[in-house]
Amino acid sequence: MSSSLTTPAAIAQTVTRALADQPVRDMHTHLYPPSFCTPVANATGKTDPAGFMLWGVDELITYHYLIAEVYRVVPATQLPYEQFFNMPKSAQADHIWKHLFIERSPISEACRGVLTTLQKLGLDISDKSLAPARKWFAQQDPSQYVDKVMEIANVDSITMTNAVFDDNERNRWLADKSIGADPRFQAVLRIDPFLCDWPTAAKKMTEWGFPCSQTIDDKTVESARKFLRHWIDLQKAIYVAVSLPPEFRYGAGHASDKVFERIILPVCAERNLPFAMMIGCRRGANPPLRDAADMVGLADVQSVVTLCRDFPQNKFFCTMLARENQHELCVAARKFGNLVVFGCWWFLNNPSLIDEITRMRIELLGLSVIPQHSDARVLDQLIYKWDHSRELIGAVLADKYNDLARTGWPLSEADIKRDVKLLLHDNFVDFLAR
Ligand code: RAT
Ligand code: ZN
Repeated sequence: MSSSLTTPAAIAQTVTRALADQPVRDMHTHLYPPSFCTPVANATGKTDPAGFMLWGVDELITYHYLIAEVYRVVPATQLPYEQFFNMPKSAQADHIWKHLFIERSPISEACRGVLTTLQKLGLDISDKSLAPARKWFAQQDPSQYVDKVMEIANVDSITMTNAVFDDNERNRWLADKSIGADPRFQAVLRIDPFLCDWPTAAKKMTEWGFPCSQTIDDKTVESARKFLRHWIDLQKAIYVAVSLPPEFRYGAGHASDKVFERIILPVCAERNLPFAMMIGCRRGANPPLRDAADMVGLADVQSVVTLCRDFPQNKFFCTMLARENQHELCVAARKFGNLVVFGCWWFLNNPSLIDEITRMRIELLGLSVIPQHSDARVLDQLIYKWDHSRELIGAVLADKYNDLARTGWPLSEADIKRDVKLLLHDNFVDFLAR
């Protein structure tokens, strides 16, 4: 039997080591393997060259979180949004670097993330010049670079977000049947229009050979179910997901109730796939900002409670964007074993909020949560997102283990390793398999 850890220093050291050594299974990202970079013909027959795999210093600096931040200091009256987005990537990065890194200290979490990433890659930016980093990235082979980043971030599997209603993404899956075969990446079928815009979803599915009408009649149910099964199989999706606005309600008689009850949930149950809901994002508050345009709003936890209660055969992942929803969501998870709360999403992915939310979740739910996902859009971001989160999760765990040690409970290194494995890896994998 291994000896008990009793001192705060021994506990902190053991927790830090256990977290560093434990590979993460990252349950939600917007990352893609190199196979998604091949140019494919789009719906109009033109070749669409835009690859989906984003990586390197210019992509890191032009992350949409930083585009929002640079528009705080150089407003659109000085640099119109369209003009910015029409600039070459490197010029966009130069603009952000100048205003957010050189003319003021880069202390926001998104700025700091760029610097942690470059540092952990071993790149020297002490002269604040981007040229050496650009040169270094230009020499990397994309596929080998995926391995390198996964090794540094200690991530053993990357979960993608595969939006089937995005033509560019859909055409890639149709053009290359082996596009999803990279064993480092797993697919997730993302179907926002099913719940946010059924008329468009129905119209598109009809065009694609799955006839659906605007009303949810029996034929439409059959056809939409077929569509879901078809894409789950094609992508080998490990779960099905949506992002929903703050106004989303279940059980209030909206058309989306039927889509849930008759289409999505039966197919998920039949395939034993969890349904993930990310709730609280109001799209397009300032549309010209594109990916950076979205706002946060308070969501309705009761709708999630109703779903978990009325569909005990279904498994649900849920995360919410508003800080004010976090406590109620934790309490909801205490009531339902078929609900797993995950991640500190987007505007919550900041140290003070991760600390607060992780503490509360562990106090209310013990080790039965998935404390974080990266939401990385740029491959290299895995490095900083997981580095920063591991440190924050570690501080919370060390406090909790110290409280435990003070009760006289024997705590071993093996116990800590087991718990950390649950948090970073097995809670996700086991819920998928359950
Ligand atoms: O975090 C993000 O980058 C957002 O833009 C969204 O992609 C969000 O995470 C989502 O999955 O909808
Ligand atoms: Zn996301």
